[in-house]
Amino acid sequence: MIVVHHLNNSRSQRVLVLLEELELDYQVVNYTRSPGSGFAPDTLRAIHPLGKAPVIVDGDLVLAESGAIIEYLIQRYGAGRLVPTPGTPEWVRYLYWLHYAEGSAMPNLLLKLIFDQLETGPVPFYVRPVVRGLARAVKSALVDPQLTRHFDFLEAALDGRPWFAGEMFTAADIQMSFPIEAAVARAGLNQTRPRLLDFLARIHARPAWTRAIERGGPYDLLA
Ligand SMILES: N[C@@H](CCC(=O)N[C@@H](CS)C(=O)NCC(=O)O)C(=O)O
Repeated sequence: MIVVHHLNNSRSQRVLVLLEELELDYQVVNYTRSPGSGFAPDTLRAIHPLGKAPVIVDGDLVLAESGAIIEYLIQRYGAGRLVPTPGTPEWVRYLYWLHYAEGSAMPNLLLKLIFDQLETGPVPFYVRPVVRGLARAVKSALVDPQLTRHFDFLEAALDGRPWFAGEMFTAADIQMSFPIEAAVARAGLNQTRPRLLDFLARIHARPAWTRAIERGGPYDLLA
């Protein structure tokens, strides 16, 4: 039995969605973020030293890192589902987006989160003007232009194709759902990128998405 160590409102939602899409049996162990910091509870470190979600346990295997988990589940249990035929252009796009989500999109979104918090969060009064000025400068010179470039790139990637790999819904779409949701929630992605919002609406409408929420508990990244 596959066990998913799942943190509320987190990347591990995607693993539940994938397991539901593949109609596999699994168990969920729920963890709740600390109300103040948003960090995972220390008990997750007993499962994996980094203490980040998702982690799966499958027999003797303990595996973290959402992209690795998705590749593992697809190769071990997918029976060819949710992945294009290897060697095709669709498969190359599938690989690209599967890795882009955590490799390129999320670091920029994390920078946005950190510098937004520096700009508006609690800072000792004697360093406040310097810290806030620095945060604003880094955002306008580096973070915001990068995000705009990525959003344009993503919007263009869905020009003429419904899903990131092409006509077929794949596990790369599941992996891409989280950075696009995070971009809407925290980085100002909006109706100016209608294909990305439509992508989210279509993936949220899939029965597997609903079942994943039923199994994992409330998921309200966009709230
Ligand atoms: N690249 C990793 C990132 C894992 C990660 O940062 N997970 C977040 C959830 S969105 C987490 O566990 N945060 C809680 C914490 O840092 O304590 C992956 O894709 O699995």
